[in-house]
Amino acid sequence: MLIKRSSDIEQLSGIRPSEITNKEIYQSRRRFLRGGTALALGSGLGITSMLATQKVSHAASRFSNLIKSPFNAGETLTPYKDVTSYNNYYEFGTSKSSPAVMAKNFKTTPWTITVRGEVEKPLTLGMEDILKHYPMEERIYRLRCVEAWSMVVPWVGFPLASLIKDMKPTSKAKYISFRTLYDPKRMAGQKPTLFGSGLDWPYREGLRMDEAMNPLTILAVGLYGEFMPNQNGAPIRLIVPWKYGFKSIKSIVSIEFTENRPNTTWTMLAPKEYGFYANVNPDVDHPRWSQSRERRLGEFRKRKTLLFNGYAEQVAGMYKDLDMKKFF
Ligand SMILES: Nc1nc2c(c(=O)[nH]1)N[C@H]1C(S)=C(S)[C@@H](COP(=O)(O)O)O[C@H]1N2
Ligand SMILES: [Mo]
Repeated sequence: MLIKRSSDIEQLSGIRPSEITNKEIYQSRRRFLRGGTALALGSGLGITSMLATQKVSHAASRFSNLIKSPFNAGETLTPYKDVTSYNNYYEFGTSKSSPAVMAKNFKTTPWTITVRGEVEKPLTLGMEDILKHYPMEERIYRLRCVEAWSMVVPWVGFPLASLIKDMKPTSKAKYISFRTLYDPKRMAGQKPTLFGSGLDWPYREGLRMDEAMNPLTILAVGLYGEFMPNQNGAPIRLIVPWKYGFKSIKSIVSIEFTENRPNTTWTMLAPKEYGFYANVNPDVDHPRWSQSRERRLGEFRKRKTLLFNGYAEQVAGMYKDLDMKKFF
């Protein structure tokens, strides 16, 4: 599965393929749109690191040849059962147990991601291509929800920085923003009245470019060695481990590079409670509860919340000039 009808190109670029005068660009894009091979993608986009090392077995729904990454929290993993049955995914209901049930039959093939905004060439990526082209790593990260619970998850994914480099953002690109699928027929929680979450759909998130390029930031396509379960954001989601969980947007269909800071779902809903940065910070409380401690799923005693969720060494430098109390 790759891409797509010419209407997609029209939608993305605002121009019809036939209107593109530069023949070379047109043809290389056509190759990419048609071909779906590593070569076509590489030649169309100037991607060099295209060795398809990842074998994907759909039958088994498991990844093989996963690169063991040095990014390892070195902590007891939260059991698979908890990771996949205690979820926040408001498109499938507002209770923790609801997404596992409500997203059970959510179909994630075919799946594409449109890339637009401040990039050299807007395009549409097929999920199959992403899986083939980017070597997948296992990353064991802590995930700290703004609601003061946390877990440790072995994600499968690849650095967002790799994809950004391949998309060639222009010098105007200062931020990157993401959108979840909007399809109320398939995501019952998006219907205005059913669950009444009050969120403005589609779910939107964004990062500053340096945050997006940080080696810790990944696009995740699985967990525990398996393809991403629907309730955890299949087929592809963001993971930003030093920020509150709501930044880690699920089921991404759109990536946009922008000059200005994008609107984000929780900040739009309650700007005094959920900031754009949302860096995990035990010293900045939520207006309605403390952020100094957290409940690790499966544990009884609360544990201390760490600045930047314990990733200060890798990320603190990005915020040395930022007033973290003001820009929470
Ligand atoms: N599209 C979308 N993404 C989302 C959410 C959501 O409701 N919709 N919830 C966020 C929140 S608050 C958290 S804590 C994490 C939870 O991820 P998990 O269910 O895989 O643990 O997903 C984040 N991503
Ligand atoms: Mo969360």
